[in-house]
Amino acid sequence: MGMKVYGTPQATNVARVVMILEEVGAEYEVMPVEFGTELKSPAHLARNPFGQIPAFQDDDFMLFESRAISRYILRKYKSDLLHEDNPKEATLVNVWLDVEYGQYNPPAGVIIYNALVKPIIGQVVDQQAIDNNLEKLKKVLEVYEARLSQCKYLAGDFISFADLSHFPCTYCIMLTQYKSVFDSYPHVKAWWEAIMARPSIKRMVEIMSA
Ligand code: GS8
Repeated sequence: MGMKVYGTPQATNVARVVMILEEVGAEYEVMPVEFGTELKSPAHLARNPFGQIPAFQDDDFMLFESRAISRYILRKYKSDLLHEDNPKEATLVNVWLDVEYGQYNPPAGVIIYNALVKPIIGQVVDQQAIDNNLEKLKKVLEVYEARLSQCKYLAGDFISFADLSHFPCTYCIMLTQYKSVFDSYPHVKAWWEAIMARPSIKRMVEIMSA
């Protein structure tokens, strides 16, 4: 039995896992889970006790949390995207993954939910929330701009999972009118272009737009 990812690849946290499966060239199956009742059903809660996507299965090994799942896949396939043979580099990868999770993802998530998801599901867009979170995101991007003027990628002069983990949310913001927020940060834009040039990321763009 191969690896299974539960959820739709259009959802950012599911996209992170699918991106890493594409990155390592693994065989995998996407198992759609409907938002609403199926997400909170006993069968899905057994896979992810928070009733969220993604969930993941590799034979009898079940996981949730997209970044932990991704790290498992990278370790299983002995990818060098975690730099685990070098304690300092591996720790810098973790620093910037924590930054992505704790600083970048929260404002990006609010912008994406309001600007991209709510119009699709017919909910009222909260413009104040978008504006407040654009300001928060700019503060984060100022730190990224300073960092990326010192090294090509976040953890150093090597691409890592910390960079790629930014793909799902950044790609979704780039689909909105707020993509211009990146225009003031030339090093961040160059970094984003380097991420977008990666073959696995090109495949992800196709998967997410299918
Ligand atoms: C977050 C999962 C999550 O929020 C992870 O896997 O990284 N920290 C977790 N999943 C969303 C969809 S993707 O944005 C989700 O399942 N939302 C539905 C809900 O919370 O009911």
